This record gives sequence, structure tokens and C-alpha cells, in this order.
Amino acid sequence: ANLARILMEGKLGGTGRMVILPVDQGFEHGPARSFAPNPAAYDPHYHFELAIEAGLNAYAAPLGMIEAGAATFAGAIPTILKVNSSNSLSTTKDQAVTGSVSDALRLGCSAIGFTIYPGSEYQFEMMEELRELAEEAKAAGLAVVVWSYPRGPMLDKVGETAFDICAYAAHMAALMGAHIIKVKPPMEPLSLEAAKKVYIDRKIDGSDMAARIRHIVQTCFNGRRLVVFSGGEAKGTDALLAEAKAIHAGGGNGSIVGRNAFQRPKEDALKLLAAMIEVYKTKA
Ligand code: FBP
Repeated sequence: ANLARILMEGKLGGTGRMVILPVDQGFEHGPARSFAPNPAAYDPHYHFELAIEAGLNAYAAPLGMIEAGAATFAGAIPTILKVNSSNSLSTTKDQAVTGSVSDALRLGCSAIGFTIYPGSEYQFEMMEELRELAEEAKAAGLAVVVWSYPRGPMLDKVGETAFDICAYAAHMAALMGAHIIKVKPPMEPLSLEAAKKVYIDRKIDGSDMAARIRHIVQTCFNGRRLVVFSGGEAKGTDALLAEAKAIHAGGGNGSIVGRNAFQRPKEDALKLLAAMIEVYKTKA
């Protein structure tokens, strides 16, 4: 029912497509780097209001952000409690558990969100933490959203978003029982030499974004799991809409866009999100 709530909410409700606002960048990248471009975004209420006014499917954030708006915005939009977090002062590719299933229930959330870093030295601990929290969340009727971001000693910056590595990470999230899987937009294939190092038997078409998305969706049980793609660093509206069109054409379920939404003035953000929603509403 909680997964259905996310899928039925907002302007894309009932289409099987989603646009979600994630605001954990204050933790992951630091407050000024995240919110100085649009200081209104230091206020947690700003993000609830943005997600509600834009007609999004859900709003995802760490404990403190959700707590700060849970009473005022109770029932107004499905929330996803991000229960682990990293920060930019750390050199390790790891995340601390910063929220619990009982927090999510107390705050009326529809889901928990959890990041794994396949490839990191801490990946197995992260997966074990996810296993425990996902079991508890599902027993309480909450959905599970997994951010699956490959990183670690075997991968350089190119490798982290190479589409076949992304697909591997997405598949692992599906195997761990995620209902919604979140990955970065998959990029050009690795060079064959780099690919060999990281296992890949390259027989898959990755020539354009829609083809790469299609492969990710295939690895998420041929579309039996929901897959959404993050927005990344601030970029232009045209680039974001082109990405959304490719995600839609490739059978992805939508976008989970943070910085590109809250780092611009609210009116611009509402226009951008409305245009993205229109993309996902059209027939793929
Ligand atoms: P953006 O749309 O701002 O990229 O948000 C997506 C996201 O997954 C955030 O939830 C998270 O804070 C951030 O990206 C992490 O990115 P990275 O691990 O590359 O710093």
C-alpha cells in the first residue's frame, strides 16, 4: 500500500512513472555547497512545499529534514526517510546509519531509503545493514528505495557511471529486494581494457542513453522493479529534459532530481518539474 501511495501520488499518479525530490545533499556535500545557490533551500519546509506544489510522487530526506516538516505537512506527500548518510569530510566510501524503521513509522513515511556503494571496501557491511533494515521495513509495510552507486578502488570516475557497471549495481539492489532502485544516468561504455578489469563481457548495446537505460531496466528483472535516475550536478533545463526523454524512451520509471530542482529559484524549479512531468506523461 505504501508503494502504491508513492505511485498514485501527484501529477504522475497512476502512470507507473515518478518524479521524486531527494534532499540529502546537505549531508552528502555540505550545506553551503548544496543550499547557497538558493538560500531559501536551507529551510526544510521549502522542500516539502516545492515537492507538493510541483505535484511530485514523493519527497526523500534524512531524519532531521523530515522531522522538521512532518507535523506541518502530514499526509500532504509521501515521504521517504533516508536512513543512511555519507559526508564530504570523510575519505571512506561508506555511510553511517542515521535513521531507523521506527523513525520512519513515527513520521508517517511511506518508505525507507538506503545507499549502497557496490565496489567499496565497506560494501558488504552496507549490504548487511540494508538486509536488516529492509526486512524490518517490509515487515512494517514500508517500501524500500535503494540508491545504488558503484564506487571504490576498482572504479575511477568514468567507471562509476559506466552503464554496465551501473547495471551491475542496479541488479544487486534488485537482488537485495529493493522496490525502487535509484542509479545515476548511465554513461558511455568503459574502454574494453577497463571493462575487462571489472568483469564485463561487453555484448550490450550502449550506444545511446535510451539503449543504456533499457539495459538497466532489463537488469532490474526486466522491468519488474521500478528504476529511477538521479539528476546530478546543476545543469541546463534542455539537458535535463533530453535526459528525461531518454529515460522514458528506454523504459525507466522516472527521475529523482535534487540539486537541479532546489538550487534554482522556486518558480524556475516548478517550470522544470512541470516539463519533466509532461515528458513522463506522454506515450513512450
Ligand atoms: P541530485 O539530483 O542532486 O544528484 O541528487 C541525487 C543524489 O543521489 C542525492 O540523493 C545524493 O545526495 C547525491 O545524489 C549523492 O551524489 P554523490 O554520491 O555522487 O555525491
